[in-house]
Amino acid sequence: MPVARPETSDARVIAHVDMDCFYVQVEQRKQPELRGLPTAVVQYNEWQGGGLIAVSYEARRCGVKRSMRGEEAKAACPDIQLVQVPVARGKADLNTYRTAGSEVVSILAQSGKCERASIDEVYLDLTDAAESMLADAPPESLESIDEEALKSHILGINREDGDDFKESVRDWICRKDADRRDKLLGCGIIIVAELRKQVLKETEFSCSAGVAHNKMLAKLASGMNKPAQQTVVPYAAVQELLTSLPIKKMKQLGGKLGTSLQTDLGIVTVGDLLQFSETKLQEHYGINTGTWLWNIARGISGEEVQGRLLPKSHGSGKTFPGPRALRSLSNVQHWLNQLSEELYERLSSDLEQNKRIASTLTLHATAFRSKDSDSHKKFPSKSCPLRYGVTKVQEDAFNLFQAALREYMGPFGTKPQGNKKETWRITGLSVSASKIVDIPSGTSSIMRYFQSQSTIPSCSTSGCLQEHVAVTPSASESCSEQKSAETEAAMPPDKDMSITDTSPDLDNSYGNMDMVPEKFTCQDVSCQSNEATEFPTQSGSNKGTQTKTSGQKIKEKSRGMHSVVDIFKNYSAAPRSKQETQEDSTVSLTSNRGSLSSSTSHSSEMNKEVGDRRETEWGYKVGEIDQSVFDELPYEIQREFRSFLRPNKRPNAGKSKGDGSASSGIAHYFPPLKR
Ligand code: TTP
Repeated sequence: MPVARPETSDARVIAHVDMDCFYVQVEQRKQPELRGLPTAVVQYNEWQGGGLIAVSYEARRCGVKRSMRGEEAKAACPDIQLVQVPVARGKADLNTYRTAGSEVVSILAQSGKCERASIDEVYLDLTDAAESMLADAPPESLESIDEEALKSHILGINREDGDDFKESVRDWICRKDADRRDKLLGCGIIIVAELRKQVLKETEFSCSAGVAHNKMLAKLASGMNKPAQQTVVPYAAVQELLTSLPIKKMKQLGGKLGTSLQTDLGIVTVGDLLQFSETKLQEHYGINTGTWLWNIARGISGEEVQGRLLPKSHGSGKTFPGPRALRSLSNVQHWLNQLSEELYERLSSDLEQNKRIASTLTLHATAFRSKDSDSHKKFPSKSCPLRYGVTKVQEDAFNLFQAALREYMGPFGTKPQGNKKETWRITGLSVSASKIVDIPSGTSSIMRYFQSQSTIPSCSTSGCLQEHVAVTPSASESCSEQKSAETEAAMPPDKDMSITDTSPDLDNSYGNMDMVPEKFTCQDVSCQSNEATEFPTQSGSNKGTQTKTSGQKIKEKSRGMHSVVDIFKNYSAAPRSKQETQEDSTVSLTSNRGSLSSSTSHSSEMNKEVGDRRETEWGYKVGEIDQSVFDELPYEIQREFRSFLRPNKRPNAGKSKGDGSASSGIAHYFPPLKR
């Protein structure tokens, strides 16, 4: 039966589903004897028992925290079971978790528009499903309402002393005099409870959920009652929720903008924002950010659930803490080769399974220098067009690293100063692939698609191009002697950005290590300061993708090192929708002041604002990097990015989360098993 769309966005039904202690659950599914026992997953790193990355709720009750190392956790909870993350290529291998996350997504995606927000989080737009239910089988007409739905925490619900919890939930869901928004939420409660049970049944994973009228509120709610519970934010409860919510707990306010609100305007809670007029906020933070702040103070957010089940980017990273810090180019190259290999494996399976191609390769690293006169200097991130072929990714990643290192060390590099030579140490490395596009539909094979491009010289050796983008590293390597042919075949013969480093004498100054090449193709990612500024992107453009840094000249040069996406750039069926592009955030770390928007409603205006400020800057689009990627990046980098990407996982508005003391519904589905 066709259903009329609600007129106001308040009538949307959005859910945020978040898996409980996800990696632990994945490990417990592998080893069921661990279920119900205090358990933690530790990083691949034996120092002090390894760093904890996921902690079960039983362990949390004993005081174990994610910030601890294995030994500390043992001290706090002697019975704790420590499981090491799977390892491949000398580093954590998160494939199992990624695949487990996909299992969940494929179940949830059947219910409505589904957006995979991270390795273990999903947004769902259940508006259509809720409306259908309201029209066809409204809650009050149901013979019974599922127990799981009746365990929902509905914010603002009025209960008399002695009221039965589930009865009051039933009453709320079935109220005949409820307004349409609440009625739709009531349906959402039932749908989400059903979905969570289905996820549990099919994957054995429990999850928690938030149900509200927009993404922002749903996300806030999902962390409020964990594990294995759901929390609902009716329209009437929004203001109360926000009034006491610490400002930094709000999505996208965990970073610089949140700090500025605290220090510059004395704002402590989101509710404090209400004292400021929209104009005042605009005066401080610009028109769009001001409006955005004004809106979020009132629980208004126009952010749509994106229909996106696949990650926006892939990444592979590793940290080298303390004595393990890398200090030679050959060591760095060794690790970049491993990381690139892993990255390429994922790019290959994305290509094979989803027919998607990434176009930008980015290198991030964290470092420090001996005799660091400028201790705050960040190791710059660099990116370049992504070339398919594992050796190419390895080569380009290493080139990017060397470019970044040269910039990091400054014009005098590691030249001896006085008697001592300045040296560097790398404490974290990561490579990521972003700007992922679909191979246009109707293209049965990528090879055929490439061949159909008239601007592309065909490969002289039949099958070479296929191998060039082939799914196995070996296949691409087998083509390596065809390098120039394949490069040209994959790239249109137009221009390319090339940075020439003119730093004097740098090559000779890298200790006794490899020479740093003078020239390579790369683009600078403006990531050199801590000024984490959040912007939506230039709509669909790479406006200003050229940055000059001192001592560097950018020149146009035909070097045949284009990315695959160049081939697609004129293709009208480019898969990234305008809306999606608009909603991305671009980080420009060279800006003076934080500015942010997640709402589509004013993104184009904001784009302009940002564009004006950043005419010649080159930022990379944070929105193109899937948040799950950050789980894999070195912690230093995670910290930097999480502050604005994934600000807070536990926005609990003063309520305690995660102590497991609350009734935990399906969390108790699995009783502890005897070991
Ligand atoms: P989270 O959803 O942040 O946490 P969680 O699922 O472990 O626990 P909660 O029930 O409180 O949501 O992270 C999902 C997984 O991502 C987590 O199980 C392990 C991994 N992860 C890291 O590897 N490093 C990190 O710093 C964080 C925050 C998570």
